[in-house]
Amino acid sequence: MKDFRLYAITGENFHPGRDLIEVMTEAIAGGVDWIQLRDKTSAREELLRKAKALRELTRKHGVTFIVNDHIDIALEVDADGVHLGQNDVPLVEARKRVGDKIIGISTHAIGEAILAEQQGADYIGVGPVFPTKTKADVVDPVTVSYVREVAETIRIPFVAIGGIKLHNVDEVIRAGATRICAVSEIVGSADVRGVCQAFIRKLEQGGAHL
Ligand code: TZP
Ligand code: MG
Repeated sequence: MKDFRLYAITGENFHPGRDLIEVMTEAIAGGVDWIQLRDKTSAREELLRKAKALRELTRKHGVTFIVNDHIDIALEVDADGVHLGQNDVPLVEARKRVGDKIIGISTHAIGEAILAEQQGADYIGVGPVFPTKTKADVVDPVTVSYVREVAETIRIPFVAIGGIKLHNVDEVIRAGATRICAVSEIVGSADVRGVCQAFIRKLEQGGAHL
């Protein structure tokens, strides 16, 4: 698994009229090193079309490609991995299906993080750190204190997510995060590349080097 600092998740509601691949091309130019396809509304055929296009783009640029929820689509397009929530397929089941592909799990409490590590997750999501409207079924913010707790407890890579913006990312980095994930702040920006470059600068200032 290639390590990362900046992980962008798709969110097409945030860029009406702009093409997904165009936006993600800009994100890659700005320094994004992982991309996740997260799409809760498209039918399977449409999802597969987007997954294929993103696989092609990410492969061309050496960027890791993860599919949210859909193990079958991840396998069909040969994505690098899948991202699961606490209520999706159990990790042990997912592992049987994806073999050595990357498996990431969202966590909201230290017990979930420890379990994910014990069960062989490759990375965990830690969030939502701040309030966010991007995720419909979102739990209460875990706050930066959970980021700090994970940084002190968990050995596998973790990525902070949820309401992370350029104006609050320093606080997350100070809590121990070296990997950041964002949806709206990246794909909703008029300057996707510039936002990504600014995130990378802040991560580097915080000591996150690959
Ligand atoms: N998981 C936890 S918070 C979140 C997801 C997918 C949404 C993050 O979106 P944003 O726009 O960066 O707050
Ligand atoms: Mg899910």
